[in-house]
Amino acid sequence: MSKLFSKPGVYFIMGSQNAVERDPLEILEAALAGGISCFQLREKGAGALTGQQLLNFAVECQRLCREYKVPFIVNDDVELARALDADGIHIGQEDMEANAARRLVGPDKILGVSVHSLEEAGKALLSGADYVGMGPVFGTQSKADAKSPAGISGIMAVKSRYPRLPVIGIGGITPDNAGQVWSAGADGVAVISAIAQAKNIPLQIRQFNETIKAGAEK
Ligand code: TZP
Ligand code: ICP
Ligand code: MG
Repeated sequence: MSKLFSKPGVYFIMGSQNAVERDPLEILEAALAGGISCFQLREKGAGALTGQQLLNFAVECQRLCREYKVPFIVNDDVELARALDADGIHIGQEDMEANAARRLVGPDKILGVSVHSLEEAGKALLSGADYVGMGPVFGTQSKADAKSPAGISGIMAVKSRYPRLPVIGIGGITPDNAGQVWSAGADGVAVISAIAQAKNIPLQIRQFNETIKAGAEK
């Protein structure tokens, strides 16, 4: 398991489409300065960048992540991840098979897989996933085709069956409910809007980190 991914903590996800009234690179830099432990570039939906524009934006995101020594993960796009030599890739159930992604990126890269059930988590683990993203835990506005909220029970089930598989909760997570997710056994919380839309991003991340620590000792 990658050293880079030993302390998932607050895992920030963003694409340029998640930036409202601010430059996405300004948002990312504030999040990095505020103490996120991982970043995923998820360029998706209406107005998503493509081609050379996507590549340029991704390079800038990666440069910032390197400056702050935070892993840079690419969502879905294995070719982009390989072209940039990104630290890892995150794929969903509708994307390529996890074991195919593992073969393409090699053994040293971080591989994350979105799962919605204990069965999918077991399959992801067998396919070489370093962690699973489980959600939506709560209601979310950030994913057009999100399934209905599953609460924290799925995280508890996965952690009790596979205690060493890192599980990241995702979907509608805020500083107010992150403690519940952590107490359920999650190793981290993945967040889009509560960070991208925060007025004071470093303060918001401090609040996430405080509620996570208050939630449970690990
Ligand atoms: N997968 C499940 S929920 C979600 C994704 C990508 C979106 C999470 O965004 P937010 O704004 O933190 O609810
Ligand atoms: N989990 C994570 C960590 N990232 C995602 N894009 C997702 C679930 C859908
Ligand atoms: Mg996907």
